[in-house]
Amino acid sequence: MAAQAAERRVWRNARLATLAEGAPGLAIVERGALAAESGRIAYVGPESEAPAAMLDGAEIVNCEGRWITPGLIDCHTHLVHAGDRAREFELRLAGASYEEIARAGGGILSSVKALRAASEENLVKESLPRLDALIKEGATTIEIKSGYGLDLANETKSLRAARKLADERPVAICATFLGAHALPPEMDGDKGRYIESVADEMIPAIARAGLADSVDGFCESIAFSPDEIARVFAAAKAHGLPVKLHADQLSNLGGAALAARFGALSADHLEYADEAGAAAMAAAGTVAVMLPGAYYFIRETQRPPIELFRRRGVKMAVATDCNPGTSPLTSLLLAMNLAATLFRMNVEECIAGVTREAARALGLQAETGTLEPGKRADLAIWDIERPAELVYRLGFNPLHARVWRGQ
Ligand code: DI6
Ligand code: FE
Repeated sequence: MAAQAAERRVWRNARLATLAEGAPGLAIVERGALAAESGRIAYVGPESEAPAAMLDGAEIVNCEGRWITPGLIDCHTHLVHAGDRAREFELRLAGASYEEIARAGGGILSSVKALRAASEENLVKESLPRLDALIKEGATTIEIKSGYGLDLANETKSLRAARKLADERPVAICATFLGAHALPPEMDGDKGRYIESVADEMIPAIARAGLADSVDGFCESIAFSPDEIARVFAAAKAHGLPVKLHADQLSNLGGAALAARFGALSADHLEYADEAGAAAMAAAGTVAVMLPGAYYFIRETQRPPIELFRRRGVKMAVATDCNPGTSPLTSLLLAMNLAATLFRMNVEECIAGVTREAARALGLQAETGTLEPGKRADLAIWDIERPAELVYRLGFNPLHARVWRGQ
């Protein structure tokens, strides 16, 4: 029966970068085959060793020697937002200061204003082109944060829009509540009162509605202090939600160690992280998420301590940080190139960073991020001769096909 045949698919004559957990490098299989059944990987390995029964009645795809990697994962985005900040970009190029930009209606609060004015339906519509750009490069799982609503109604609107994107496209979406992103204007500078509403009102309501998979915060002098973030994290934990943190991006407030203390899935940015922070992250298994798009766009000069993370055995992911203010980036391929050229991450680290380690940063390592039996059959098939090409080129997309849950 045709329907049954479609249930099982085999990709043969492929070169596989499996990224298998615990294996060295990209865990490559030359002359490989991969079988999917009911959306999960049933076999992955040398074609010559594939069980004959696997081919029986399956739909066979000849990959003609192309490379297959796990579907890409963007583990840090703010891609649900309204409007853009191109005008602010122009002003900055003309030499405007932060204050002048804020006075001209720019900055993060202009994105808050735009999001509050947008309907949920329009938010979805505006966000789809950004989502499609990621999908076109083989992304199969994408994390999306709120954080431009900054009150319960608008934060839930953002999270619902993020969830709805998964109905519009064949992609898995992880939604993250980032209420502690910025202080909304109506709070008149009262951070304590706002943090109280994030912890005592928003987190319980959002957890009850099942609208978020995790809780994030922005720990920085221009945002929230470690004590304020700790309050938010305690509430998240009390409601069974894992946490992650924008940490040590512009200065060192001990964000990496704070995240680790709460067993965070990830600490992100980390340009100013230090030895103590890296040690705490290693002990807690907190992933370091590298965001070279923001580093590049704001012309940061302090590089995150990659060598320190390597030495301490901290796992590193790479993501776009897609947001209108500091990283208007919708390409994981370019994010990898930036991580390599600006941060000196190697090819294997970059590719693992947008697959296996990105899955770990989302707590999804049992489900996706590698080509291993039992995991979701989320694949990217590439027209390349060697994996380094995925990192090496700028602005070229060699994706041949994307497979989501075996389809
Ligand atoms: N870190 C950043 O760089 C952005 N948010 C964050 O937590 C800035 C977001 C924006 O300017 O819209
Ligand atoms: Fe961010």
